Amino acid sequence: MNQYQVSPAEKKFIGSHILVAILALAVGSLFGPLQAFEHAGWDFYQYLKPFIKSYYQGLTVHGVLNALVWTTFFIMGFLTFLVIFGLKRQLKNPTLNKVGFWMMVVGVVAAAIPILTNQATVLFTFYPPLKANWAFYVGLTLVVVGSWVEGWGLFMTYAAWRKENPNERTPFVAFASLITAALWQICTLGVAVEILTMLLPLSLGLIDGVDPQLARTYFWFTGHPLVYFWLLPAYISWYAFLPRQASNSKMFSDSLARLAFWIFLVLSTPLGFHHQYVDPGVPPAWKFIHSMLTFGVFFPSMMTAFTVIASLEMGARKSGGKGAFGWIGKLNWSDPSVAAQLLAGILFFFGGMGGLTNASYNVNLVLHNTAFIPGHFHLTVATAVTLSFMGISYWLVPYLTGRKLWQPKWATIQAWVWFVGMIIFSNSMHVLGLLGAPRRVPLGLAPYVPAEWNSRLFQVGLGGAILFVSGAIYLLVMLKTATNKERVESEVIVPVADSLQDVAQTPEWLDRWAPWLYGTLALIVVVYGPQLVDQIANIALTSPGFRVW
Ligand code: HAS
Ligand code: CU
Repeated sequence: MNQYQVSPAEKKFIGSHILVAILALAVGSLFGPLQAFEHAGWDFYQYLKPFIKSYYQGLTVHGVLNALVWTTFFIMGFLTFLVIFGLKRQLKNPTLNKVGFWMMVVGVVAAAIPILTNQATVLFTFYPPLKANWAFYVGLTLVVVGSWVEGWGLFMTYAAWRKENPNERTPFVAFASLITAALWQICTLGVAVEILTMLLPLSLGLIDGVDPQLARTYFWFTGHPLVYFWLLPAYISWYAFLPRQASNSKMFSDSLARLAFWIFLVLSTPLGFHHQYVDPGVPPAWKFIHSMLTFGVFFPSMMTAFTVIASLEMGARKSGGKGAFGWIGKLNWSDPSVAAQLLAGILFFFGGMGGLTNASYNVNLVLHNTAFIPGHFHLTVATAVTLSFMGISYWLVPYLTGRKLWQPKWATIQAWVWFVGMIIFSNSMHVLGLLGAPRRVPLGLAPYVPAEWNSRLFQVGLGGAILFVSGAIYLLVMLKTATNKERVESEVIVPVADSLQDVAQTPEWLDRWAPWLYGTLALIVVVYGPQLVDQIANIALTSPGFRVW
């Protein structure tokens, strides 16, 4: 099969993103198990005092590097690849993309310095009035603006392609990547305004106080769609790569897949108040509206589960799979990329159920700020997303470097170890939350731990240890692959699945941007506008910033 050849320079550029991502994961993942061990009463932080002053500093390193840096860099690299490969054309303005990338790198370094020197122990949500060193906020701003610039590079490439191909349907992988990049551009406005109008001036001493309520509203304007910015690249892979990898199958419905992405664009942003159900400054009516829209954004994920599983099943049955579930055994489980993504998808069912639970107002009042929430997001961002990205890297890194994947068997083991570790870790966190254990607290040191928490706290530590082993195997496989002397025999085939139906049959309205973009902006104005106006009109910059560490 003749595939479009991504140029060596572009491969290198994409690879630089993946390299930074994996370096961030390597450092950030050291601290996850440390927190889990702390919960189990094994306090390793005491030995790290010269480098890491507190549990909270470790938690900040973990959250920022894993949730923000690993994801954003991997995603920008992967989206860049998907746009180039999908549109079968070079970047329109590679310099622009490079500028964006380097802004992001400088931003990460700028934010890392205060974090590592204990000047920004504010966790990955950096809620004011906690006040970090200004370099932390400048760094975050550079990462966001750098990712915008890279996004502009991708849109310009699309515009050039569209001019050359006025009547063609946008190839799915590029189409879905562009929607993800557009979602990011829109939703990050919230955090940009929060940093530029409040946090940065506060940290520079230009203003004396902040309005924590308004700051949280800005933050969650970005914070919720952020989770779909993480998720959608994994979905692209589940829709467009996994069927071919797992059962030599096709994408069951190109139209349904495209519709799901449009719904994500429209519905991802206007529901941030589901993170603010307990905020006294948000009136109940708005919380209700945002909760209804949250139930709405559940649907494109259900559509995804349906389409992806139908695609997998179709192929598995063709190769002799039988029974309601028997076909699952026919999937290509020995391919590490497949195993990682299937296991990620299986755990995502439970992550999704937890999301629905969180979104239900009255239940949220019980769960909010408990260990249930980190239980939820370790199934979602730390498994559905992270384990899928690991799976993607098992073919993408050989593709980009021309070096063979080192010991595929170990890569498969890595995915299973993650799966097992995460079941133990996440299940115990969910149960702890139901028993009332708070999140963001070094429970190993807490004087109020009831006996019924103890076995679960031990399981948190055990799960953390197993995840640590899996993370270490992943890094070893990546390191050995990147330095592998054994080259791939010929160009690695990008395992992209065809669509079952002729893509030209996909309705044209699913390939038109304007109505969806206007709809997205209109819904945001209706559902956020009045509250933003009200909160800004009543702004009270009265909370002085402080350090609690
Ligand atoms: Fe969430 C809190 C609601 C999805 C991440 N979420 C968080 C936080 C994070 C996070 C990080 O309404 C904490 C933030 C903080 O620090 O405070 N979440 C939801 C809902 C969904 C959801 C309704 N969350 C995610 C995803 C995340 C993520 C995705 C990251 C990537 N979440 C909430 C709420 C809160 C919250 C409240 C606030 C809680 C509080 O009080 O603080 C939904 O989008 C979920 C839909 C998912 C599904 C599952 C579909 C299943 C699929 C699997 C297909 C299977 C395959 C495998 C392919 C409907 C698609 C097949 C395999 C075979 C072998 C056949
Ligand atoms: Cu959310």
